[in-house]
Amino acid sequence: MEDKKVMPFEKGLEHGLDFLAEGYKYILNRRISLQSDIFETRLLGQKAICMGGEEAASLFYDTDKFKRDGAMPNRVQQTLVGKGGVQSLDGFEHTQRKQLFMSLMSKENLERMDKEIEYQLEKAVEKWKEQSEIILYDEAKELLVKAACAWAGVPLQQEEIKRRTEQITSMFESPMAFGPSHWRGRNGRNLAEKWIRDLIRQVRNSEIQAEEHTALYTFSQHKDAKGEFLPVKVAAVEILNIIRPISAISIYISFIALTLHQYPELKEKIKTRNSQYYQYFVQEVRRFYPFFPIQGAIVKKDFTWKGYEFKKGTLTILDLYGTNHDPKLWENPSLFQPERFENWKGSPFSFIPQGGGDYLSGHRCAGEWITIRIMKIFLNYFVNELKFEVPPQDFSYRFNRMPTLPVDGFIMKNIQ
Ligand code: HEM
Ligand code: MYR
Repeated sequence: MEDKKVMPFEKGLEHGLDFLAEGYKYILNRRISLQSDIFETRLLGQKAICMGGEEAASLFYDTDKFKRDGAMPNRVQQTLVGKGGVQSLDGFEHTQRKQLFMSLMSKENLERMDKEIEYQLEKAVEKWKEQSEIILYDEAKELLVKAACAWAGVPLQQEEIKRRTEQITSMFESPMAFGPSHWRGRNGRNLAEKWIRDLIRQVRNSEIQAEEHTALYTFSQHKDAKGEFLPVKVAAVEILNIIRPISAISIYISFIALTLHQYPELKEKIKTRNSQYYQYFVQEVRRFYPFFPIQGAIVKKDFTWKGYEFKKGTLTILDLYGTNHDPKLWENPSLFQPERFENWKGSPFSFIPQGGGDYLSGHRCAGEWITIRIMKIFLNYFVNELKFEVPPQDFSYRFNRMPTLPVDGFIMKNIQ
C-alpha cells in the first residue's frame, strides 16, 4: 500500500478573497508556488481540495469517487444553472437526463444550428453596415439568443428580443458578481424560467406546437420509466441550459475577433491553409482564453490517491483554466499557437475548457460540438466575408472577472 502523505496546504482560515482577487489564476498560482498539482485550502468557510492537470482531471471525473449533488454554491445555482438541472444529478438519473441533451446533438440538428447561425449572421451584418460602429459582444449575444431560441423551438416575438436577451445573458454574467450586478442575474433567471414554464405548459396542453427535434419538445414531452413528465420547473431549467450557454458563445466570439486583431498574420494563414486550420485555431482560442474557471464536486466516500486522503463530503475543485495552461501538458502555454493542435493526442483530460471525461456517463459539456461549429462560422466570417476597422479601445481582459472579456466588448466600425 502507498504511504500516506500530508497534502500541501495554504495556511489561513479563509481564502475566498484571494480567489476573487486572483480569479482564473488562483489555483495555478498555488500549484506553482507549492510545487504540487493538489493542495488543500479553505474557501467559503469550508475545507476544499484544489487540483489541476491531466491526472487530477481523470480522478475528478471518476463517478465512483465524486458526486455533484451539493457541490454548486447557491449563488451559482440562483443565476447560472438553476435548481434541479442536469449539472447536480448523479448516477442513473444523470445519465438519463444527459441522454435527452445528447439526443439533440444529432448530425441533422447540428446542421440545423449552422443554418440558424448563418441566417442570423447575414441579417445582422446587413444591420451593422448601416451603423457607424458596433460592440461585437453585445451584437453576438442578441444574435445568438435569436438563433438559440429558433433552434430550441422557443417562439420569440420581435418586441421581446431585447428583454429576453438581457434576462438570458444576465444568468452567465452574474454568478460571481456582487450587489446589483449579481441580483440582475437572479431576477433574469426568475423571469426567464417563468417564460419557459408557461411555454412548456402550452406545449403539454397542445395550445402551441413544438417540432419533435427541438429542445422545447424534448423536455416538455419526455416521460420517464414511470410514464411521468419532468416537473415543469425542471424542464424549464433544462431548456435554459440550452439557450443560455449558446448565447455565452458570444464571449468566445469576442476573443476570436481579438485574436485576429492582435495576430494579423494568423488571418493570412487561415486563408491559405486547409479547413483543418480552422479547427486548430478554434481549439487554441478555447485553450488560451479564460472562460469557465473551475468545477466543483464532493467526495462520495473516503479514498486515498497518490498517498493523499480524500474524506467523504470534502469539496474538491478542478482547475479548468490551469489545466489548459499546464506547462507539463502544453509547451509555452502562454503563447497563442494553433499549430500545437496538429499533433495533439486528444486526451479527454488534458484540454478541458468545457469540462473533461465522457459526455454521457459524465458531466462534460453537452454543447461542446455546437460551440466549436458556431465559432468556426464566425471565424470564417471575420476572415473571408467581412471588412471592418478596429478603432482604438481597451483590448485587455481581467483575470479576476469571471467570466472575463475584452473590456470594451470589441468595438468594430465601418463594417462592409
Ligand atoms: C456543462 C463550459 C457551451 C450545455 C459545462 C461545463 C463546462 C461548460 C465547464 C461543466 C463540465 C463539468 O461539470 O465537469 C461551457 C462553455 C461554453 C459552453 C465555456 C461556451 C459558451 C455550451 C452550449 C451548450 C452547453 C452551447 C448547449 C447547447 C451544457 C450542459 C452542461 C454543460 C447541458 C451540463 C452537463 C452535465 O452536467 O452533464 N459546460 N459550455 N454548454 N454545458 Fe457547457
Ligand atoms: C454556460 O452558460 O453554462 C456557459 C458558460 C458560463 C460561464 C460562466 C463562468 C463564471 C461562473 C463560474 C462559476 C463556477 C462555479 C463552479
